[in-house]
Amino acid sequence: MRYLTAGESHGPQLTTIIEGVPAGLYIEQDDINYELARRQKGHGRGRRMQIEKDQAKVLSGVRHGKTLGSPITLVVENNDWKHWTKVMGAEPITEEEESEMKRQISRPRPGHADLNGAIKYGHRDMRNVLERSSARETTVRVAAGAVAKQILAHLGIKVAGHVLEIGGVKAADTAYESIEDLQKVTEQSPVRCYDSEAGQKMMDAIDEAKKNGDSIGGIVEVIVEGMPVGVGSYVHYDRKLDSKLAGAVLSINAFKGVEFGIGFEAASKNGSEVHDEIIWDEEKGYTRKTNRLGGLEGGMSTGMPIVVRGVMKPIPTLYKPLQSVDIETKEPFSASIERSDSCAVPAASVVAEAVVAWEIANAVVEQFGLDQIDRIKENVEKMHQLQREF
Ligand code: EPS
Repeated sequence: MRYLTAGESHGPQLTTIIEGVPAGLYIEQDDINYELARRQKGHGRGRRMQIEKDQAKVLSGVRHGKTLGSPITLVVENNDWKHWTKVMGAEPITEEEESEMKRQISRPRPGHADLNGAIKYGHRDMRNVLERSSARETTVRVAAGAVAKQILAHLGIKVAGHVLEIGGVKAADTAYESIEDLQKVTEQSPVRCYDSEAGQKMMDAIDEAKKNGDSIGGIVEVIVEGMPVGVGSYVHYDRKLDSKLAGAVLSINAFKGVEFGIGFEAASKNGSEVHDEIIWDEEKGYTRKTNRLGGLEGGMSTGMPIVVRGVMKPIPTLYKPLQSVDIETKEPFSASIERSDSCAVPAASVVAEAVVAWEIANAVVEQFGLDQIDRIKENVEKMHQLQREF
């Protein structure tokens, strides 16, 4: 499967075309809209989220609620577009009209794509960069992820994202009973955190950052349960499931690092404290006593839950000024920015869930794929059986 996204943050709409989704999969617009609404929530979001009410329109590839196997087109309209029709319109305008609007951006924000993107593409108006580099694009990645989640749900694979840390406040209690328990509790939390005490402290930290005109980042985690063994491969670098997942997580705006299981902690431990001992019983087949490697060995799923974490830096659009250089005058300046989120980590946990779901669904469809969802399901079930009987 593959998908492309298109659309600018303040343009008319965001679009994704998803190709390769197996036929016969039940998809409801409401399921996609549920995921879009989850992404819009979260303590620390700015005023833009009050303007938008993201809804996906399904424009192709689905008939009478079921996928046809043909490309699926999903569109999410930007409500804010009505304020930007002149600034963001596709039709040509004169230089006078452009300078009258006074919307050109010549002052790059440190930490954003503005300056490098402007130099690379030759844009003197950096709006041409920021409109596409904006995290608004993650809307349709979540829509594509919602389709992937439907595939996985059909195959008995569950995916849940949550927040582990914001602005240095760490969740202490992460001992959830089941993935459903994790989902239920985090869905009620304004910061999508299982530990409600830490969640309150995270909100306080967000409020404090906002008051100071600053922003804060954090760590999100995604868990995948119900994986068949051997998804991905050790035989070639570009077939390794962990490398695909790492790339997907790092492709989320503002993400700077990724780890699996105990992750970077492995550097200070002995091998005997890192590797998971193998056990077998009739009911579950081969499992591991622990899951320090986060469900992945040799670039393949082990059948244990996949545990992947990503770190998001604080959003670089700040009310608090940082020094930069005006590209027209080359003069230094320190200007404040009008509108931004002070923390988007809770929303990013929904995006992380979506991109992880996409990579897993893609790998599963590639490995067990026969163009029809029910035939894929049969093959996945055979693999579960094999891992018990092997
Ligand atoms: C973003 C800047 C803000 C955020 C936006 C991401 O938008 P605006 O420039 O319109 O105030 O609200 O996030 C979204 C619009 C969204 O849907 O998540 C940025 O520069 O990345």
